[in-house]
Amino acid sequence: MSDEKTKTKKKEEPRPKSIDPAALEVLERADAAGISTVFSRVDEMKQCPIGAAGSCCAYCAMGPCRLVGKGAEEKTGICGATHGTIGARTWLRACATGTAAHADHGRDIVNTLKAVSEGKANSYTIRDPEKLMRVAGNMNIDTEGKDILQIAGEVADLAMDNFTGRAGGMTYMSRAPKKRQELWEKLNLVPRGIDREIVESMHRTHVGVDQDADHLLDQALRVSLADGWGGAMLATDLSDVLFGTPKPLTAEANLGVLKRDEVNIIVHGHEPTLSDMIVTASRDPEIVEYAKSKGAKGVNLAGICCTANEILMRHGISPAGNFLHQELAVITGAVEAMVVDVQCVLQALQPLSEKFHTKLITTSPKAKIPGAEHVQFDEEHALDIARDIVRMAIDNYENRGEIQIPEHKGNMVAGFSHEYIEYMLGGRYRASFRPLNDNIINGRIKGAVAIVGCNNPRVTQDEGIIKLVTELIKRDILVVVTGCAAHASGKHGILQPEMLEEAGPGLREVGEAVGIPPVLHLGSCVDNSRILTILSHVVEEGGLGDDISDLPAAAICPEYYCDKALAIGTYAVGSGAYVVFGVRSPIEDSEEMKQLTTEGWEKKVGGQLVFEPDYEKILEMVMNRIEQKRDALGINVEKERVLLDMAARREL
Ligand code: MSK
Repeated sequence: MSDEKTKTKKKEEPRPKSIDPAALEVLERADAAGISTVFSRVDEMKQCPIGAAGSCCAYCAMGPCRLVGKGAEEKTGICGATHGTIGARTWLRACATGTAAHADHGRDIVNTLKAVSEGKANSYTIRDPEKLMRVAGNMNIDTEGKDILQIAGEVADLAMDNFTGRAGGMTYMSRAPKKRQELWEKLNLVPRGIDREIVESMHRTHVGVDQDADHLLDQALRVSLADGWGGAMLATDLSDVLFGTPKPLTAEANLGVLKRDEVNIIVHGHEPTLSDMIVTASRDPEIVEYAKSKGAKGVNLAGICCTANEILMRHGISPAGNFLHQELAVITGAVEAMVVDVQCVLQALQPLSEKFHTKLITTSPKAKIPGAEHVQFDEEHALDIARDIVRMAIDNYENRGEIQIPEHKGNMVAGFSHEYIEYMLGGRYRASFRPLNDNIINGRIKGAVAIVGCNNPRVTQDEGIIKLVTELIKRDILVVVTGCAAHASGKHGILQPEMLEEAGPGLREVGEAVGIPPVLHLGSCVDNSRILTILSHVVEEGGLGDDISDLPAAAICPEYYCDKALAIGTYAVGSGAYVVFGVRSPIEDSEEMKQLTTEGWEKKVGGQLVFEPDYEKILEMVMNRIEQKRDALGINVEKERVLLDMAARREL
């Protein structure tokens, strides 16, 4: 950290906490009642400027070492670790943690598929056998003469080998463009197994092991690739097999989806295994009758974070909001049970729930919260456990006090899988990305941008996400969204075909002809792997270069907050993408790290990860990148605009 920065105490501008009127309404109530929320605690907790800028190493008991003050860039920790080493170690550990989270999610889905194949998890079935056959094909499994359960078992076994490394590498790396695969081979970045890469990352970051920032970052790329093309992709594909491949459906989003006269249950976290069963249980006529016997009109299920996305994409269950909405939902007083699994669950939910009547129920064998009720989930008794949980919520209905549910909610269309996009573009008999490629080549669509990731209370909730999505579509950029960025888009009503009216003329023309909205909801955080699959298909379709790094495309994570986001950003770069993160840079104080993750990665893998808190600048950077890529492809030629007649539209 420079002397300048330590001496000048920056005056913080007051900023709005959210641009979401529902959030602001509940926060007003919370403030009036003196209820602490993540929004109030973030003001009370000043960030440590040393850690925030990546100048602190706390990995051994000789420290923590702080590389600050005069000549900080030249200083080292007690062991001799430089700024670059410290920054790279921290980055690698974050990627390993993020990869572990997505991979463990994937492993649970694999275990469920295996249990189904053995007849041990009878609450589940194979809802998309066609996808199972496609996945088996991807895995080179011979399906001839085998029944569906045998194939499911073999797919599960091979998927599990991806974790252990026994498969001799990662099955899905072969989905990437040929040139990318060759680059990974050449740079020795091919993951050898998901678990192995996580273990090696932890080993390398122990004090006294890997001390070369560039070498540490190679491992960050490798472990993150094991996330995107491994744990996350397996989680997505096998969830589609078990729970159904998403197709477009309509829903609403925001706290306004809670119902005054029904038992409200919120599922929160990331995994679909229990939440899918809760959907079934909540629709069971016997359960609905039970709710009525307790004075409610029925059972209303809603979601928060990515568990919400999983059941939204496959069942049209309306989400109550994104990451920063979890406490706000409780403060409405209308939530009988908050059922949580893993990741992004605030511990503060527990003392908050005690102030209301909400039952906080933890369910994962991996995650408990002191004071919360624990109902342990296991896939062999899934539906029974789900029914018990729903009954607990119903029994709690009579304990409701005063409720205040904001009316705000947005309408949306969600449920776009890569299979559906391909079908939508090309039709059932010639599903293809050709129309998308052609319209990028002819310039009606300038490029594509993924807006992904979280909320972070250090920045105004949803502001960056909404601003960037709306500005990009005006510039003829097709936008895809996942995770909490998708929730933000749903809440603010921008996931609707009507948004074509706000889009640039080219994007609007294509959207109207093909029948797609300009912003596509692709699912949860693990479903960022769908983006990798789409990009690979687009490259394969031809005319836009021969690698992901050639495409006029980018990814933005405007409001990131966690390690998983960094792992996603890093695998996107490793796959050849240009990625911009908002909020702040965790490597601000290391020139070496900044160089390695931008120009360094650009040279090495054709992508980079840049931190930029200013949304206007992000927009400019991303548009510049897209124009550069279009120039490089030679497709940036001004063409005379021709009005389409009916025949031309049909052709399109
Ligand atoms: S839930 S990881 S806050 S997107 Fe996936 Fe949202 Fe980020 Fe959690």
